[in-house]
Amino acid sequence: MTDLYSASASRMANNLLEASEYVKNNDGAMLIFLHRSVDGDCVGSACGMCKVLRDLGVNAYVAMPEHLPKDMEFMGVEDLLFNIFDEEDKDVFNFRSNRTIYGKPYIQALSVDISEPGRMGCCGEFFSECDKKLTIDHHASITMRGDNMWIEPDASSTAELCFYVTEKIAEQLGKELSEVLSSLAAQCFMTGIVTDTGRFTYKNTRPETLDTAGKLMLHGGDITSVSYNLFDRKALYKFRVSAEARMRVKLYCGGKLAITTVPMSLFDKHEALPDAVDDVVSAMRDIEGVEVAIVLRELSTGEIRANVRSVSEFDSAAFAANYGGGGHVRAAGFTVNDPSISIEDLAEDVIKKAAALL
Ligand SMILES: [Mn+2]
Repeated sequence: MTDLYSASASRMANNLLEASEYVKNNDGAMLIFLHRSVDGDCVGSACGMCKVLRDLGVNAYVAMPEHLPKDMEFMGVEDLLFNIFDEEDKDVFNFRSNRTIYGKPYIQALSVDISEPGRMGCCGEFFSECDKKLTIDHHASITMRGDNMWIEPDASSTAELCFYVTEKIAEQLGKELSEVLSSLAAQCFMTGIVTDTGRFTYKNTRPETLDTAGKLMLHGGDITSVSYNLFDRKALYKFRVSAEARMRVKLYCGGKLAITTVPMSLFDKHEALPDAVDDVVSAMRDIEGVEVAIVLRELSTGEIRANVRSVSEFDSAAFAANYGGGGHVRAAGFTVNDPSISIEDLAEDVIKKAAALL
């Protein structure tokens, strides 16, 4: 851990220990918030911190804005979740009407991998309204920073930061790390790190990241199971639709532009969910010579969803903005909601516009 992180991690550990005392002394509950379209890092960070805090006697829950994705069921975190999206549930109903969680008042909030309530889906309003909030995140934020927030845009993952906080919690309590970090928490943090580093291959992987993964491994984190469950294991429909989408790839501009279209009929044929082609666009970017990869897929709503990935020069976000979308320079997307435009028409237009830039 760098010195810079050491001071910030210590401060956040101290904040969390104070928050824990406050929750315990008032016989209340703490909710941990994450972003919508949940991923391995936000779920891993939230559940890992939740388990660490529960083991310290804090009544803590992860506030879920949506169902836990099937891919993540292997984590074994069901007991930690409070499904705020499930308005039919009587405990959620009680929470919404009187802000109690199983009879305990909700008095403390922690957000991980997100600082903006606007990106927390149905949970955002409950984060905003809490007087006592803490945040641990690695996304650059427009929110004002303060002692209650630790945001480190260069960190590989929020889970890596959560691990540092956990180390400091152990230190401040004068305990061994193993007394504070259970194997479940270690596996959760490992899930976050493996997800956000693309199994330790992205540029955000630093020596400290690998060092952290080593420590997590010693405490029960299992890289092989995380890697298999989140990267390799695939539903048959994904395997098949993804293969068909790859077969349909066409190259333009001397091989610099790769595009494929996935009509609804292909999803129907394999009884596939829309996530069936999630892995196709980055695979297309890896084709030798390709600068820009674009996947167009029809959704059951009649909309067409586009994913854009680029290798170097091409600005994916600026390109997506032509169609009202956005994102990052190397990864962006847009959605077209116009019944008069077919997926073939859109492909033709996209090819023309992209070709002009290549
Ligand atoms: Mn993250």
